[in-house]
Amino acid sequence: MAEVAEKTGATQAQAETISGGHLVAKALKSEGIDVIWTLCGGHIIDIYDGCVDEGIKIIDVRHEQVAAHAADGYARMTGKPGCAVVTAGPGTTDAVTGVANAFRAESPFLLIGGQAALAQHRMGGLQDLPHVDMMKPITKFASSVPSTARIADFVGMAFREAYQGAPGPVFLEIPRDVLDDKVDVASARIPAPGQYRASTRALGDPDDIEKLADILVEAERPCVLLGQQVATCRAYDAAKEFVRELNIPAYMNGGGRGTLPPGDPHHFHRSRRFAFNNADVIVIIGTPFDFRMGYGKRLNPEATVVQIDLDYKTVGKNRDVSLGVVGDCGRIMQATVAAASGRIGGNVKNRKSWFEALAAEEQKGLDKLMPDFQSDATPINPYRVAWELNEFLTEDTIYIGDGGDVVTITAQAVQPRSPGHWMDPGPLGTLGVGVPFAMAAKYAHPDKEVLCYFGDGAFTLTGWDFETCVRFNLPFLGVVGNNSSMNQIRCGQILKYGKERGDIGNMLGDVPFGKFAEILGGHGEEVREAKEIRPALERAREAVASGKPALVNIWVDIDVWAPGTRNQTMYK
Ligand SMILES: Cc1ncc(C[n+]2csc(CCOP(=O)(O)OP(=O)(O)O)c2C)c(N)n1
Ligand SMILES: [Mg+2]
Repeated sequence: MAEVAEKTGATQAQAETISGGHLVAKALKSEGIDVIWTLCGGHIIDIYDGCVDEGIKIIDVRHEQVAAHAADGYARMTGKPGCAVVTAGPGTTDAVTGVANAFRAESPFLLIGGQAALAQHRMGGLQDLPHVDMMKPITKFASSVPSTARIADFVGMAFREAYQGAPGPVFLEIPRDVLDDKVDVASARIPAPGQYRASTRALGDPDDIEKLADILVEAERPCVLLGQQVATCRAYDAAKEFVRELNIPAYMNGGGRGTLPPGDPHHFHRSRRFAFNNADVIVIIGTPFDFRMGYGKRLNPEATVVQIDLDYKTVGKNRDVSLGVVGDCGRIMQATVAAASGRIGGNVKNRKSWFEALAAEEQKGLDKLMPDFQSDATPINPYRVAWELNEFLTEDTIYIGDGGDVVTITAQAVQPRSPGHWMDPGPLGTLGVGVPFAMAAKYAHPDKEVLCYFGDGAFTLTGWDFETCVRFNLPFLGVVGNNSSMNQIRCGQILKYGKERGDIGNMLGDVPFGKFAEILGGHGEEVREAKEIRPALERAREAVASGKPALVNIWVDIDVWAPGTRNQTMYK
């Protein structure tokens, strides 16, 4: 408070009061948050003033959707909750997509929205809307804050709620007079770091851990899928120990990608369907039986299926399971290894032929894709781009995908080299996460390279915030697979309505995104030949290392699609 008194020249008596915006900032600091993602508005400016005093960085973006996605990305990258601050009315509605995306992806962040003054409640104030009602179905907790003295208390409450079960976004609306008012410091509850919420690392039922150990010790052909919650729970080391000690082939999806690097004897990728069809034990960790899993229908009906999840609502949803365990997957995997130790015998060690069968399937999958991966065709085959991107990754490259079919294609090729080095929107499939995720990743890990691969349609949804990356010195390497169309949708239209009517409502202009990057103060490249991809990526890497965000615009063939798109499996 001494600094506040000094700054404002206030008397000692006044120095004992604190405004709502400063209470917000103190509560964010208690949570360890060091940045807010925001777009300004008169309803929220006192929060900025508080952040200045608490040393919290303010990154102001050009669209509130970007602020919300960046807060989501920051949470995924740091393991701390993110925070976005937006103004009332359109500021809050603009952020809805970012909240919804984080809700489906189980990513914890706090959105703070402004609101017209309580004194004018329901009088038709500027930008007044029923924000809380709008946010309820897409958050774990949404509330208006009733008084200045309780602002920090509500922020703490919101963070507790964000971590209930599987984490997710939370929303607080603070009316303008509540935010701007000053109260006695003594009358406000300001939660202290580490003292207002408990660890959520629940272990599950110890009897179930024993059962899981029994199942895995006995299994002949087990496999495990390491999903997003391996990242959420920061369970990378526990997962490695689990698959190594219990000798289980591992597949990864979402943020679980990179837990084991390619080349690791337990890392498998292209043989997943074969494994799910032929395994006798399938362990699904931290990912729901949603469309990405064929709603659980694509698993060997004879297999023993074990599901581990932070959320009781996810376990057993859409298909029966042989054993369900609710809790933190890191703790559960550690406990299972401990429960199995001393009993690891014949079955665990004798899985050579199972591993060989999977390795043969991996090779078959790769052989089938290799001609496309190595295609020299012009226009460039998007499979070639996918291959080049994978070859280009280092152990320190955080990879982000944001687009339609060109990004779907990369799922066959791109394998992050390290844990926590992958981000995709998650099951909401939101286009436009790329620039905000890249921005947040670079902020969280300034020493790492951040590479984002975009579809041209996806890039333009939030692409203006490339400028924010220039302005805040957050250089990342963007690559656009440019087919001048919303091509994933175009494929389905052609299949359904024929070639003549297929190109309706999905064709875009030919935009040289490299030039766009240059206009905004970045580095740009235009690539039309396959052999030019690598040199352009190298030049972009150098530009990024010198502090300039870069965009490599690669013109790709509009008539090449991923098999999943051609079969429209995402809708099934
Ligand atoms: C915000 C949002 N709007 C629309 C869609 C539906 N959609 C899915 S893929 C796609 C096409 C995206 O085009 P682009 O990013 O250029 O990738 P391409 O399919 O052309 O490779 C669209 C519009 C979506 N997923 N998200
Ligand atoms: Mg496109």
